[in-house]
Amino acid sequence: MVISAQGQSPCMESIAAKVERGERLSPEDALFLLGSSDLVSVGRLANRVREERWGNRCSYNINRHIHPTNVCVFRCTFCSFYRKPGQDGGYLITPEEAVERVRGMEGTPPTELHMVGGCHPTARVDYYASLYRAIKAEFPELHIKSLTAVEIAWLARVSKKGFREVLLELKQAGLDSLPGGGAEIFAKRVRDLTCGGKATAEEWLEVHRVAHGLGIPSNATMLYGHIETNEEIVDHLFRLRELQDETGGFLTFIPLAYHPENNAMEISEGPSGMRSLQVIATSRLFLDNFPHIKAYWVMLGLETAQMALWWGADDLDGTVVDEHIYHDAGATTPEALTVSQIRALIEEAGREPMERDTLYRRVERRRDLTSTPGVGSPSSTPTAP
Ligand code: V47
Repeated sequence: MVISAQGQSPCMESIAAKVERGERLSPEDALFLLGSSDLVSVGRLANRVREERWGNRCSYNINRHIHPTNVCVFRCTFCSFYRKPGQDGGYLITPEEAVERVRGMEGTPPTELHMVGGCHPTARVDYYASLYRAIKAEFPELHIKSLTAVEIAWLARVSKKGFREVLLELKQAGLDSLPGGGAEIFAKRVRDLTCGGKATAEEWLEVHRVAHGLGIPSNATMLYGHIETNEEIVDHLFRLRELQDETGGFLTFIPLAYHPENNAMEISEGPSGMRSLQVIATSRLFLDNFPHIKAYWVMLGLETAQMALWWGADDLDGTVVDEHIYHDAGATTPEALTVSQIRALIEEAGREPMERDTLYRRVERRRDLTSTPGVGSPSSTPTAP
């Protein structure tokens, strides 16, 4: 992406006029918003777009994380979660263990399983297919959102298969959608310095392109607040917007705030709450073709996540249960939220909570049993919002 220095420089008024007319923002506009000290105006514009689409509602889901393995052949400098092959503490769960963890939630039915982990040296497509089959055999309704594009690209590389073949095999075994992880920052400069060797930006985008073509929807993320520049953030958003124009397969964009602990990156602080709000608001305004912007409470912290609901975000993710990627990196947020807690957070922020499934359809559930994560039976079929 080339950010042009030609034409009139953007200002808040010219951007506000474009938002008013429903006109697409340019990369230069996004760069202006990211550098502006008038965070209130940036937020007001993003909130306008957010409310035009979603009114006062804020969605959340009832989910659980399972990390099938923490063993990884790559050495991303920001990652606190991985173990090297052969290192103490490395694990690879069995299909039986995966099912056991889901069973452990009986009486508290989630609608989604979020399963991501490391790029394991020996686990192949068959291993993941066996996990999905075992889970679907006992929990056919549970949506499996699993494997980042980086993991898919790794499986394709070691199996000498194409992305399409890998994705098709996994879809047949029960894979329902892809999470947005592994995108980091697309710019080669940043990738070379932080996560060289793993899937390139082009490969990450191609995996999602192929997935969308196969009817597998997905999410997109961006890891910000470390060594990236504002231009590199805009480049990242631009490439996502282009792919979404082409496929329409992305459900949500999730800006991920960098967490600095227990990793190899020599940066001692993550982004401030104000910076996170600015990135979220700019994303909402620039990614006009993404339906949802998620304020992932685990990494933002509960207070900033609440504020983000007025800076462009319309979703908080879920009850989460058993997340390790952020908590190993020093996140001080709770390990899980109960349904009552997540709804109270949303209500306290002045928004209306709405339970959704992974595809953002409304889920109806009995509300008299909501003190533990995910309690209450979901209605048989989620209804469209
Ligand atoms: O790809 C790793 C990031 C991602 C750190 O799709 C870090 O619904 C900050 O993608 N500080 C995994 N970030 C998490 C992820 C995700 C989370 C929630 C919802 C969805 C979704 C996806 O976490 C990794 C990487 O970009 N990450 N280490 C760190 N120290």
